[in-house]
Amino acid sequence: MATTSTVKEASKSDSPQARSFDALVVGAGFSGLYQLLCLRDRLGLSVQVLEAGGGVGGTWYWNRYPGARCDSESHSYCYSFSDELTKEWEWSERYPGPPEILRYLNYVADRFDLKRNIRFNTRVSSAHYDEAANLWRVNTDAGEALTAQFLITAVGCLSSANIPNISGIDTFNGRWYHTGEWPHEGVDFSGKRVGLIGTGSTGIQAAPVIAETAAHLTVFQRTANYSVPARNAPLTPEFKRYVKENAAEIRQVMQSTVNGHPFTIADRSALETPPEERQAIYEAAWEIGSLRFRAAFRDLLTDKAANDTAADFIRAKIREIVKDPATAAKLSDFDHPYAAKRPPIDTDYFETFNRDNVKLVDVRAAPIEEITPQGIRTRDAEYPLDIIVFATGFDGMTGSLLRMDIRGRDGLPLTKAWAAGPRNYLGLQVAGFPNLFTVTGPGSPSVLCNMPVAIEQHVEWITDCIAYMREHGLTRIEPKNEAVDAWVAEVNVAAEATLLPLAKHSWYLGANVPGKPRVFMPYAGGMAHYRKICADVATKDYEGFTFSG
Ligand code: NA7
Repeated sequence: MATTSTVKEASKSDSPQARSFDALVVGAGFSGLYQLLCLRDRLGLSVQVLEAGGGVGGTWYWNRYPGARCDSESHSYCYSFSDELTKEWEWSERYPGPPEILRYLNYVADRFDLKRNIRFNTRVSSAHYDEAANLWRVNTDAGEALTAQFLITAVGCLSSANIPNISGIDTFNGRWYHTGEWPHEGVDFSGKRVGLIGTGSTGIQAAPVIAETAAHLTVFQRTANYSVPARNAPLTPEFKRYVKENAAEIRQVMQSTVNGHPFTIADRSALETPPEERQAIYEAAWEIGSLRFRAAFRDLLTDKAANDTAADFIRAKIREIVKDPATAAKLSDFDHPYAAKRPPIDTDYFETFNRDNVKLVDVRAAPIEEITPQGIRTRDAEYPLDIIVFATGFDGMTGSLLRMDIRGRDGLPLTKAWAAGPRNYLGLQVAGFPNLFTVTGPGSPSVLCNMPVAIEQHVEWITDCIAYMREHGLTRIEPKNEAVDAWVAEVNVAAEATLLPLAKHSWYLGANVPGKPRVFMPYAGGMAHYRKICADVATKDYEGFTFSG
């Protein structure tokens, strides 16, 4: 942690009754917890966290659907700011599921005594900037009014469920659920005919687990998706020891790579590697599983011909695994390059289609027309169902921010400022919205990166920035318009240098939400490069920002 400020006692408005704070933080997931810790314990600010959920966890508090599991490896999906914490915590499996992640985040919250400054079951209904007072006035759905100099959104990138507007949903006689708002008590599929809409990371994780207990599962696929085996397994004692003994080195790798994962991308070209050797490399990567598959060659995300070699390999694997050739053909009828959408990793996804109780329905060929009282009707047929599961993703990156009624100077709504897509500087600050910081906002690497790595960098940068302001007697920070223009251009240039924009239906582009502007939202220039840009800006006295006070 680069913050130079000393640890101070929390100030008097630390008490739960206080209504006025130095900083309000929205969200108590990975971002909000760490932001609270940094501002309260390192800078001595009075901080209140407002959290809609009944506990800590953010996305993991809500996403408890069957098969839910993080696709970052557990030893990298955690904080790295505290050596003691790293020593104390031990993960049990290669990829953590929601219960273990929630245990971890509760452990962190308790260990650093964070919960006393978090108000749970509290949703922000509006946040308006009052220029004369230089304060954010925040209202909650419980009717509370709070103020703070700084407003920090830690709302995650995938928190607002995208439930498609399919006519007839209200007439359905069965039950329906969105995976991102899963009932905490679980859903019993036994003896039920289940329809699963969506084959993103979520649908691909959920299908095999639902199929195990449901009487029948129909998977409604609009876009065929690549997937590579996750190869989840309990961690061995040797690996646990390796993680403890090499924590600093692992952290260094994560901070120096493009995606913040604990492995580097191989420095070899798929196209320049002879076919037999390339095939052997892919086979080995398939056996290892995980997002490491994407790191097998350096040009997979920049050269379409190189990417085709990975696509062909995965297509062949699907045809090898799935016994029915027609189903295999539908599952591998890709319309985008491999990893141009977030690449899922799975446990027996393709194998699931060999079960007698599972059917794949291609809703690109025959779209869903309506939900009837009995089930789902596509152009070609009606599928009787007892339960519909929407694994239809999120209004990603901007959804939670735009649903919060944030208004900046002169009452400018964020929805208006971003009507043509998100515009900000470094993904951190929006012109016209002074003292508002967006942790892992659009325009930052966020979802293209192992999230805790992106989160720690943002939280520490924001903390350092506020410390700088305090040290220099500055009360207001805001980006310059020309810095915003330049950064928006930079985000576009970075995306265009990759194959990512070729996935036309991707939520990275906002294409999954009708009416949402098509703008490539995450910064694709790599986490390590982005970290350097942010550090340079800070070193140059926050170049591109204006201060007052
Ligand atoms: P995604 O990746 O957005 O996937 C949503 C899926 O739902 C995808 O297959 C969509 O098809 C499908 N979808 C969405 N709307 C419809 C309608 N109306 N009809 C049929 N199918 C539909 O969300 P996930 O929850 O799987 O994953 C989100 C992220 O969480 C993931 O990237 C990881 O970072 C973790 P489409 O492809 O749009 O044709």
